[in-house]
Amino acid sequence: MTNRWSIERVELRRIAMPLVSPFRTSFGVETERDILLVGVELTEPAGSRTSGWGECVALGAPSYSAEYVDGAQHVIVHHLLPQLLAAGPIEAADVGVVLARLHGHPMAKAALEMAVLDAQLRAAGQSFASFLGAERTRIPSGVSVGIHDSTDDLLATVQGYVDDGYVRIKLKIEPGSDIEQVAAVRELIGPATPFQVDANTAYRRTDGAHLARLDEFDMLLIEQPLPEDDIIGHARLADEVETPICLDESLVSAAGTADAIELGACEIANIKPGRVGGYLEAVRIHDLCMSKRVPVWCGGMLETGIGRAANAGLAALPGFTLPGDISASTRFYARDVVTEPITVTDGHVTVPTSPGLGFELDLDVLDAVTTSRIRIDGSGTVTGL
Ligand code: SMG
Ligand code: MG
Repeated sequence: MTNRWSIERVELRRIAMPLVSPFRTSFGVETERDILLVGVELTEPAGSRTSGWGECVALGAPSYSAEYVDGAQHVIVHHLLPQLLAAGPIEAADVGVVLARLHGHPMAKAALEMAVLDAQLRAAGQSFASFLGAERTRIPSGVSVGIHDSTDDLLATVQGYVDDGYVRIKLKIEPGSDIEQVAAVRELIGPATPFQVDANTAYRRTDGAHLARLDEFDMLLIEQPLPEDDIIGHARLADEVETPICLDESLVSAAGTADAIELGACEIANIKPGRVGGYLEAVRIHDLCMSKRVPVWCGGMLETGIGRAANAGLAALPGFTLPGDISASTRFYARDVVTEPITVTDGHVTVPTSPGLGFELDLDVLDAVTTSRIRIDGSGTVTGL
């Protein structure tokens, strides 16, 4: 894996993926994903060629974090790629190092690193899981359930997922849609089913007593109750509430995660490769959390089969002791862009073993959902396709 590759060509492809049902969180409703895919073609000095794909998890609007898909595409074309092309031959581990001098944009950076990783592993004939040293061949699958207007509708949705075999339920909450809904879901699924909530920053420091009312429902964790920059607030909340506090939006690097853990703000970590600048930083956070005995799980950003395959490889690492948001492709999409969309059997997802990140594109579907394509060659020239 020490080969270094020259970037011959990059393709930026935007796809429109309608969701099978609207997904509502405390920061808004998603009905369709506008996703940026990054394809790379690489060559090495001896002449061999390889190619790979990455998926940028930025949403259409800067709602979950500051990044959004148009901005991600812009920063890739005008800033990240020029920097990467100027660096000469690279391997995946160099991408984050080369791009570190440019601030922010972790999701855009992660997509580039992911494409190079996929290409490089395909050339080596190695699966992502084996590259990472993962030992598990299947991982438990959790599902993320959006905010519903009616509790009856919510219970019908949750029952459907229980019937699908998901081993863990995560419910989105916000002020006004929390305690009663949690009580109703807990009653439906019974005491034994792992259950957690995600507030996507919807509460304030003064909500400690309110959130402590969740303690009686034996939740696995409360995910990101407070704004992303309020680390001290999360630490105080962790003292006020018995249910473990898990950070999502707040964790953007291994160094920041170490601080949050030391401050007592992060009792459990949601690891999302896009949010932290790539899969390699995600692995560093996993290693750190293992050494600190902080349980981790793999989050989701409504990825297609490209991102989900990679997430499944990552989640096979030993520190991922809690079920992740790696649900079946059909949870969000009627048709996926890969030939073997993720499925859930017995509540588990099989970790891909094929070379690369573990997917093959379904080119017919991909073309059908494509809304735009541009190509950038090794000298930085951009052409519309
Ligand atoms: O990918 O299964 C999935 C969705 C998981 O709830 C999920 N993601 O904050 O954890 C989170 C959200 C972020 C995206 S909401 C549009
Ligand atoms: Mg979250």
